[in-house]
Amino acid sequence: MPTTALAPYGPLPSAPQLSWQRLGMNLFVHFGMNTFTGREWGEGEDDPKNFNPTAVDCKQWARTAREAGFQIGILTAKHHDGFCLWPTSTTDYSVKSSPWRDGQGDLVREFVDAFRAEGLKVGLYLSPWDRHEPCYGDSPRYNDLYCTQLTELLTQYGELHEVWFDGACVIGPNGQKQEYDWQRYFSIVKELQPQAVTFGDGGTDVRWVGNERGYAGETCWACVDPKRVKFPGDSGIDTGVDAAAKGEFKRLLQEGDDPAQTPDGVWRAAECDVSIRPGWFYHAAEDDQVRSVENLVELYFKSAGRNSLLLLNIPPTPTGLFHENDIAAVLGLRKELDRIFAQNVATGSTVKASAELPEYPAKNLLDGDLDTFWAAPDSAPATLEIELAQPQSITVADLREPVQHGQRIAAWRLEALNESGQWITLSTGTTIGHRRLLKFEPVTTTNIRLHLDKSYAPAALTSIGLY
Ligand code: FUL
Repeated sequence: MPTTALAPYGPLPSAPQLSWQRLGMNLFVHFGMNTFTGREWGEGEDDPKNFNPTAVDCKQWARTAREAGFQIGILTAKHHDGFCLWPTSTTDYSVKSSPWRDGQGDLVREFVDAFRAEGLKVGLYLSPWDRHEPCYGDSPRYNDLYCTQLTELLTQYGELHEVWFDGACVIGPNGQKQEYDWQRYFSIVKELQPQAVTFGDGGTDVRWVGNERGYAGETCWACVDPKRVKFPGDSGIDTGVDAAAKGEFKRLLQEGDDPAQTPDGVWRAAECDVSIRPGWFYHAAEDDQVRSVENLVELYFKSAGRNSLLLLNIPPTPTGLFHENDIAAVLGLRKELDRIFAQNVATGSTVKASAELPEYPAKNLLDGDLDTFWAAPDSAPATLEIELAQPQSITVADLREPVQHGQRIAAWRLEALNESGQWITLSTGTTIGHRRLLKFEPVTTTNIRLHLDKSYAPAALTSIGLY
């Protein structure tokens, strides 16, 4: 293990943020009143009697999640319609007023138990926007009710690793716009579940990536200026009708802020939420519109492979099961990722750096340990060269920065020596971050170079994978 610590650069992730980012692939589960009414945004007036899954089996969801390689499952404990999947004390609009398990059921309980039994982590989504609750819009009263709901979820269901909010905010029945008390919500999470990260559109621990199509920017900094994201949960709604300002805000969420120009930046990596189907909730009419394995692999490369995380939604059917088409798609994704990443051809080869600190030698790049890394002595451009024992055909590269010391690399180029003895460019880009995945035309080669042309502090890299 290295003896000297690499000097940190810019904002740093907290311990929960770092372990969250190492998860890689998260599962979202949208299930609730909408599942039975065929809607996406219920209005909060649907009879609780509608909620009646005949054979709900969270074990099937959890087993699928584990087999597909998800690390955490996040359930919609309450969506915008206000129907609660646990027997909350705050309202009758919940499972206890439904025929399901004679009103004795608790879906949040079944969910967390099933996921933990498969060795997975759990998170919960509690929508601030509530279209059922009569006091929504009476800001202090609703905030109290919301905080009670949050406290129930954070105290009755064991350890959570992500608490998911969204910024949707409207005028309540009293004609007043609800003012969410974000600071209060987030401090309740910090107090009751300190290991959990909070997701909110503008973000606190984790930021929304600015689209629901599942991709981060090719440039993707984990840094954002908290002054630009004006309040936690900010989705840029208050930028008004100004299209340029809205576009700039989306860009900010997708790409983050360059830490060299953001002295007061904070660490908020992006999460890419996207559904496996057109809707977030199950609709039988979409059974043949489940994303293909190829499309899911592409999403994975554009999210987990761009210093972000993939949060993929699978909506259970009204029976209470994942549909076979969705299961086939995510198991197909797993199979394909396992195939692509089966063998790092760089393992066992030699790697040389143009310069290195003795505590952080280049050989650390190939040891498979995320906590050891190579580091340059200064911020000058640096080059890493890998020489393979024999020619190999490669089409994917996997680069990782030790982001526990900050995100610092701002421009890079990947080259290979082809069979005609020429150096060809495989890929070029700006940021790397926790993980950068690159796909390029297959090339047969023995020598690969990574030029780190611009780094805001001595460059450091944890690993280079070639596949
Ligand atoms: C959005 C919601 O409006 C959608 O229904 C869905 O829950 C998505 C994940 O977040 O803000």
